[in-house]
Amino acid sequence: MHKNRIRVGMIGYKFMGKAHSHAYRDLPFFFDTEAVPVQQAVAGRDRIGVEKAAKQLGWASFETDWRRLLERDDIDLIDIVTPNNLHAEIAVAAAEAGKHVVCEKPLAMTVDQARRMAEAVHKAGTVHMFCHNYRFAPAVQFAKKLIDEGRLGRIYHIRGQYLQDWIMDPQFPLVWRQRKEMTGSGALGDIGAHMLDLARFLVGEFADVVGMMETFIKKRPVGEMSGGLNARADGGKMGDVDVDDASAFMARFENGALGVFEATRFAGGNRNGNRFEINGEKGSIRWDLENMNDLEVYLEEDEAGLQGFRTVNCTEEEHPYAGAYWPPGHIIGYEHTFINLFSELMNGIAGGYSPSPNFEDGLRNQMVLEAVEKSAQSGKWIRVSDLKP
Ligand code: 4PW
Repeated sequence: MHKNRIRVGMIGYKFMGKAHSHAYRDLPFFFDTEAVPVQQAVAGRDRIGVEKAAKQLGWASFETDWRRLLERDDIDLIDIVTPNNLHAEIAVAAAEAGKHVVCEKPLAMTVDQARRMAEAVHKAGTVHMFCHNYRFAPAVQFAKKLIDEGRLGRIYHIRGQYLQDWIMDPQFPLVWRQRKEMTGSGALGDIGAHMLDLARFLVGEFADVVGMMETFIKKRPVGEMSGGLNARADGGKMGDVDVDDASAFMARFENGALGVFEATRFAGGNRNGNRFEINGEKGSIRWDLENMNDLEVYLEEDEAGLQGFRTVNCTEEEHPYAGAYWPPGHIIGYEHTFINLFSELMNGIAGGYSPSPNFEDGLRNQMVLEAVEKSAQSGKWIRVSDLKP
């Protein structure tokens, strides 16, 4: 059968650009989606860099001005993998040009930007999604299934942590991820955003939050990212860090559950520790990205003497997405979370709907992020709904 071909134009090509390119390429290996992505064009300002990336990452053509991608009628979907300060401008312009849009997280730098982005895609009637890829780990999806089936009963607690350590060295350069004008917030928006997205996905909507934010190293040598989470200094010049190195917050959910969350880039030894534990009246679950195929499950109904957390390796047909890959026990990794996400996006474009997480979720997430920031400034609890979607 002839498949719908979705011609992608991707803006940016570094860490996330590589993850997305890989996912577009591998998707048809594993998923029989209603539409298939075609790596039509990539855009970036640096001609030599973008040309090299186009070749290495498998794009058929390149542009040095992202606006060109919006003018091209051989592009159906715009994929935004730029620093956060460009998300809103590009997404709004892409929607106005009638393109479908997928955007890296956090959706925006402010609630106002996120609202404008959501309004633009609604007005255009195009499909939209944004990239909280960790939702798409089979073990996380299985956790959601257990919760939705009521296997944990009423949810009492979620404990979320996203712990990294890549900027602990005070000489680590000041890069866009630490400059407010380009990123919005620091650890909170970059990694805390994933944590709160998982919380919204698994537990429900946030009602109130109280938080704190801290910048431990206030000046760093100015520099730029050089691939992955590496960076190089531009010279001896020092610059001010004006975002958080670490943030922590507590929350009440609309369903009465309580949450405690921590996002930091100063947790030595934790390279990418994205973890949660959820406790309900009938059981508990635990997940840790660094062992992402495993879900630890505790069920109260287990017989006395045999109770305890069991480790479920989520690589069986019963585990969402896992059956698309290898036989049981043949584990998948970080990059597959993007493939799973794009499988939903392709089906969404073919079917004319916007799978979650979409720009609506992005707006909700942004409201929680902004509520935490407001709370850290005022020292008070903030009601998330007071931020007005
Ligand atoms: O998923 C994480 C991100 O959202 C990645 O591990 C790195 O930290 C890159 O950006 C954030």
